[in-house]
Amino acid sequence: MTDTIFAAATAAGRAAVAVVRVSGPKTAMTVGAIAGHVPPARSAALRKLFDAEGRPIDSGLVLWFEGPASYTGEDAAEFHVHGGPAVIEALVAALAGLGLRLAEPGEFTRRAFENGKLDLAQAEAVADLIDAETQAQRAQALEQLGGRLSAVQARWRAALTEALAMFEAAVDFPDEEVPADIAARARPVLAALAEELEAAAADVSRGTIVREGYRIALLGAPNAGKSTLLNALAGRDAAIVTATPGTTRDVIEVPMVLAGYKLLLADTAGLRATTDEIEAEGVRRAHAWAEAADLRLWLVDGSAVELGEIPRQLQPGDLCVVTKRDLPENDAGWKAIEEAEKRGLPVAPVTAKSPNDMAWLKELLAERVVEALAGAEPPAATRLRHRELLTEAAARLRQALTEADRLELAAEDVRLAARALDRITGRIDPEAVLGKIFATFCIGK
Ligand SMILES: Nc1nc2c(ncn2[C@@H]2O[C@H](COP(=O)(O)OP(=O)(O)OP(=O)(O)O)[C@@H](O)[C@H]2O)c(=O)[nH]1
Ligand SMILES: [Mg+2]
Repeated sequence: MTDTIFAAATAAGRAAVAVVRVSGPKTAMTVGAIAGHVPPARSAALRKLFDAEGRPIDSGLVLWFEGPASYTGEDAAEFHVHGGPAVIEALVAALAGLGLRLAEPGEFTRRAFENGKLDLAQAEAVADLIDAETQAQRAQALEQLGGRLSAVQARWRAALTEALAMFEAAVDFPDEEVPADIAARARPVLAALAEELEAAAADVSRGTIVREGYRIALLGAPNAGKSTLLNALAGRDAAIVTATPGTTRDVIEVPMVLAGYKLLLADTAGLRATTDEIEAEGVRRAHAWAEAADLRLWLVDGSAVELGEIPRQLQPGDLCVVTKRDLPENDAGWKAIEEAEKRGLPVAPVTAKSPNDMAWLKELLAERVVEALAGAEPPAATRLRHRELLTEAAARLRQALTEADRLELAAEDVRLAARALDRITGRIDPEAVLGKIFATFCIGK
């Protein structure tokens, strides 16, 4: 039999209200023991709450949900009490005293999943919604929770079932006229589906960048003004600034929110050949970050004589930022503009001292982020787990298409593609995989 579990659903600490939730077969007994008797389902009742010895704990709202009409699909209840640590401690002690067990992270949602209240993609969306710090993250998670990925998955799955039925009919009636004809009819369906799955897999990166942050690397020669710019954009002294070239050695990542999107801004070590072991490691890290970034800002001190090293990772769409606009312009500034034109990079002359320049640069960055992430529709699939499964399903379909003469093999490939798709939303994953997904939740959800 399932345990009855409890946990504070609200964060620890002092608050006006805290919510403690309970789920499982002993819920009605628990509500009766603590709140006197079970109130009507799904309506708030103000009650005095008592422990097993009859001592008052607090007074608060009690909500009773009779399964399956609850979040978890089981009998469940919520106690809305005053949000002080001592109140919660006393309530939790009373619940434990009744033989209930403290929930593990994500266990309420896990039960909702087991009871068919939501599928795996929706359960992941619950975690994303709780973790959402930006409006873009919130909107994306809400779409997925509402079943966007689940609906697309169902459509793909239905197309596969149809194709599979054709193959199976062809395999079952090998002597009839049908086989060759049927395989020919299934082929364009599978080809179109493979293409759609590949497109969705490619689009996953948009979703993961929204979730994890759009990565912008600040690159350039020592003293170009990278750390100064990072501080000005972030609005705080995150990185050390000095007149000594080679000041920054580590990558300094600063999260920011721009146009509703999460950004990760990285200040890096100035690029130059060096025999200093620490600085050389810093330069290596700068290159690695530049490689993986979604956007690179190449900074050049416009008042310098020498242009310095040009980051080799620059690509079309990146930005050339000519810094120290407040100082007299010199050779490096002109050379940078020439180089940028050659590479098709827009040039932004700024000084970190000017709030107007910083506001303008932020607007430029916001445009880039929106252009990269907004799209006409939010991405359906948003996690690497989804991408792996979509890629696998597409590869199986591609394989099936090469097996047109051997229908049994083709049918098996289509079946494997279907299984990969099922795992996006489904319950056919081994315990270990499910455990890993739900372990990322907080306790009480
Ligand atoms: N006048 C002026 N000075 C600036 C500006 N930006 C940076 N500086 C100065 O340039 C020097 C180097 O600035 P940093 O921000 O440390 O340069 P960096 O690119 O991070 O240098 P490394 O960490 O050594 O690679 C400091 O003395 C800054 O005060 C600017 O817009 N105007
Ligand atoms: Mg620096």
